[in-house]
Amino acid sequence: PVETHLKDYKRPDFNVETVELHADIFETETFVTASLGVRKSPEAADGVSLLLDGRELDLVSIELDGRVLTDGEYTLEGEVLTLPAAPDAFVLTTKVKIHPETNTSLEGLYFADGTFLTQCEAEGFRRITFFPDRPDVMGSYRCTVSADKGTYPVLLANGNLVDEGELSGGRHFATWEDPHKKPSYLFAMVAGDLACREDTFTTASGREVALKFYVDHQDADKCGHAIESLKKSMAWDEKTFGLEYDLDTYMVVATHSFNAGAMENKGLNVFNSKYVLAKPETATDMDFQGIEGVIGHEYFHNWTGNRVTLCNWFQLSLKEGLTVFRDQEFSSDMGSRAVKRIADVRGLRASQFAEDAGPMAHPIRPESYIEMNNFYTATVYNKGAEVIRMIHTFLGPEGFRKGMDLYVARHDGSAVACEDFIAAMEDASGVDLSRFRLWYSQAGTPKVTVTRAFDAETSRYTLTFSQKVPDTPGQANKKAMQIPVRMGLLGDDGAPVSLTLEGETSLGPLERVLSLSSDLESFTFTGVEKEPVPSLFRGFSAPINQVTDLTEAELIFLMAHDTDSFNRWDAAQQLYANTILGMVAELKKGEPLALSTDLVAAVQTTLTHPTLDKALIAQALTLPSETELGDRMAEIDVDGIHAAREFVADTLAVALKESWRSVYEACKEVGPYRPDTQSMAKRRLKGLCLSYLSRVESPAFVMDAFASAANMTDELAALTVLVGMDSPESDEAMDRFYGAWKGDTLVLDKWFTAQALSNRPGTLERVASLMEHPDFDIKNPNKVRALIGAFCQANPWHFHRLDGKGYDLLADTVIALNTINPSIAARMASGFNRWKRYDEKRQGLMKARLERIKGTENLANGVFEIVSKALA
Ligand code: DPP
Ligand code: ZN
Repeated sequence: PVETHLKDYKRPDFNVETVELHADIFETETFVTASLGVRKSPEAADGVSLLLDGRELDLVSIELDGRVLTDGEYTLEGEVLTLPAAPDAFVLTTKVKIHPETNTSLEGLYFADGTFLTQCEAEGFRRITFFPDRPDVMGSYRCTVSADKGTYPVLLANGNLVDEGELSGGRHFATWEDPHKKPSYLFAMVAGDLACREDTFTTASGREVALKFYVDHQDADKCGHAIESLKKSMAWDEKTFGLEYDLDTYMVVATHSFNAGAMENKGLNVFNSKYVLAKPETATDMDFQGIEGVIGHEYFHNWTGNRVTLCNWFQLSLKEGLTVFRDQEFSSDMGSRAVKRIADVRGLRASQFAEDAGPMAHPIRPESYIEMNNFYTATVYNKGAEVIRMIHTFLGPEGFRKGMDLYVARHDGSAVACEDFIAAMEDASGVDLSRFRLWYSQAGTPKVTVTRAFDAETSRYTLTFSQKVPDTPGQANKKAMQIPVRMGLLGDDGAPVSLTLEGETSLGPLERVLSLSSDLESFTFTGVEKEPVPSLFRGFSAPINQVTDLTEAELIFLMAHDTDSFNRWDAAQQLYANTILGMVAELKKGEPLALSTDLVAAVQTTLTHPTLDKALIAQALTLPSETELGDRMAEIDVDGIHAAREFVADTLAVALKESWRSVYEACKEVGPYRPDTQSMAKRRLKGLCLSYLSRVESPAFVMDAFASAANMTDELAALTVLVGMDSPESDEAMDRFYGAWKGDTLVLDKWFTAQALSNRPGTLERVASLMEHPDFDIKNPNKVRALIGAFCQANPWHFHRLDGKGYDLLADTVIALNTINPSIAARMASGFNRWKRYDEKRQGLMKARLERIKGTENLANGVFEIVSKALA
C-alpha cells in the first residue's frame, strides 16, 4: 500500500471544466459514458500526461475529440489510466461497464434495498467513471440517468431537472444540470421507487426553494421532524452567517444502507435513514436531536465544503471541523446550550482523547494517509470543531463573523486549505494566530497542570499553568500551544471574585479569558481577600486534559456554586472519577469500599434541586463510563473499574432511594409526546432515576415502566435497564419489543444495541448468536455498528473477557468485512487500537488477533493501515 503525503501536494496539471455523464442502469450491469471537457493548466509543464483514476471499471471504449484511441495512445495500469502528452484542451469520452448490483462496499454507485445510489466522498467517483478524482478538480456537471420506469420511477442527480422522457423497452430517463462547479466527491445520483415528501422554504431574499425528501413508501410518515429541522437550519444560517441557499431545489434521499451518517452532495444529500426518519413511537429524544444536528450539518456544508471546498484531503478539517462547529452552535441555539456542550465534550473525551493517545493519533490536518477513509475521525471532526471554537473565543463573535465573511468572499468557488481559513480570520480581526496554528500540525491532547498560591498578607492569588503536549507516533518534543483559559474565581460564599491582574489599575471583570502560550506561565490576581476556589477552562474552553489538586470538598463546592453550568457538571465528573479510581486502587489492595457521605449528600442536593434544569441534573448524576474511566488509568483495570463503578452506583441507589423515587414520579408526564427541550429534560432525568431504581426495585417495577411507556424514549430507557437485569422479565421484554417492532429496521437496531450493552452474564454468547439472527445483516453498516460496534466499544467488561472470546468475535468480524465493506472493516479494526493500555495477558490476546487480521489474504489497504499502525 502507498502512503500519500501532504508535502508532495501539487496543484493539478489538468482541470475538467465540464462533465457530461450518462448512466444507463440495468439489473445486472450499468454503463457509464463520460465526456470530460479537459483543459491543461497554464502552469503545467510541456508534455505532461493526464492521469485518471478508475477502480473496478471495465473499459468499453475511449475517444479523444471523437476519435477512437488505440492501445499505446493511452495506458491502463492498475487503477490509473494515463494519456501521455495530452493536448491543451480536448474532450475525452470513455464508456465503462460497472456492477452496482454486487457492490457491497457502499462506495461509488451501489444497489441497496431496491435503490441505486451513490457515495463518492472521498474517492468513490473513480468507481463510476475514469476521472482525476481529487477535490481540486472542479467542473460543471450534466447527468442523465436511465433505468426501467416501473421499477425505478424516481431518477435524481445534482442540481436542476432539465429534461426527462420515455425510452423504448419500458425505460425512462432524466437529465439534471448543476449550475455550480463542484469537485467529483459531491456528485450524486439515485434511481429507485421512493415516496416524496415536499415542503418549501423562502429565503431571506425572497426566493422559494422546494424541499423534497425521498424515503421508502412505508416511511413517508416519518419525515416531518427532518423537514422542520432543515427549515430551521436554512433560517439559522441566514441569520447567523448571512448565508443563503443557492439552488431552487434541496433534495434529501434516505437509505438504510450507508457507511456514514450522511453526505452533503450538492443539492442532493444522501442520508443514513437513522438521521431522517422519526416519529415519537419509533425514535428517541436522542434520535430527534441527532436528526436536527445532522440535517443542519449537511445543510451548512453547502457553504463550508461545497461553495468553498478543499484543495486536498489533508484539509478535511477545513470543512468538517468548521461544519461541526456550525452544527453545534445551531443545536445550542435550538435547545439548551449547556446540555449540548456537555454532550459534545463527553463525546470528545470518550472518542477523540482516546484516539489522540493511541497509534492512530494525528493532527487535525494529517500529514499522510494510506486510506483516506480512515481519516474521517473524531480528531478531524470533533477536535477540529474545538479548534474553530478556540478561534471564536479569541476573536469574539463579531470578529469571527467578519472572518467568516472574508473567508467566503475570498474563496467562493475555489478549493482551498486550512491556512486560507486562518489567514481570513487574522486579516478580518487583526488578531495574530501564528502560534495558534500549531493546533493544526501537532497531535496529542495537551496536559495542563495548574497550581495555585494565595498570599493573604498581600491579597494576591497566583495561578501557575504548565503545559505538556505528549509525544505521538512520528511526533516528539512538541512546542507549547496557544490555549485559551476561560475562568473565574469563587469566594467562600460562592460569589464570583473580581479578576484584576497585577498591573491593572481598574477593577477587573468576573470572568476572563487568559491566553497560555508557553510551557510555564503564572497569572497573579490582586485584591483577593480570602482564598478562592478556581473555576478553570469554563465551557471546556480548550481540548486539553486539566490536572488540578482540587480537593473533594472544593469539587463539591464547585458542583453546587459555579456560575458556569458546564464546570458544575465537570466538577461532578472529576469527583466521581477520583472516587472510583481511588476505589480501584483500594480493591487491588483488598480493602473494603465505602462511599464518602459528603459525596452522597452532594448528589442528593443536585438530584432534588428545585430550580436546576432537569437535563443538567441528569447529566450531573450520570457517572463517567467505564471506557472514560479506563482512559484515566495508565494500565486499564477492566474488572476493577467495573466493580468500583457498580459499587458507587449501587450505594447511591440505596442511599437515595426515596429521592430517586420521588423525582421519578415528578418527571412523569401527562399529555402527548413533545420533542421540546423541557420535555426531553424530564424524560432524561426520569430515565436516569429508573436506572438507579432498578438497583433497588424488583424487575416487575421496571417491567411496569416498560409496559406503560407511551413513546420510544421511555420504552428504550426501560428496556435498556431491564436487559441488564438477570431475570425472566428481561427476556420477556426483549421478546415483546421484538414482536412489536420486527418490521422497523431502525427500531431493531436499538434492540440489538440494548442486548450488546447488557451487563448480564453470557452477553458475548448472546451477541454471537444475534449475528445469526434473520434481522442481522453483516452487509448493513447500521446493523454492524448496532450490535458488534456497541459491544466492542461500549461494553468493555464483556468485550475484554479474559478467555479472549470477545477479541475473536471482533477479529472474525473484521476479516469477514474485509472483503464485503473495507471501510467498515477498518472502522471495526480500530477497536483494538488501545491494546497496549491493558494488562500483559490481554495485550497478548489482542496482539495475536491483530496479527491474525494482518495476515489475512487480500487485506484491504484501510484495514492494513489500522492494524499495522496498531502493531507498530
Ligand atoms: N462529508 C460527510 C459529512 O461529514 C461524511 N461523509 O457530512
Ligand atoms: Zn461533514
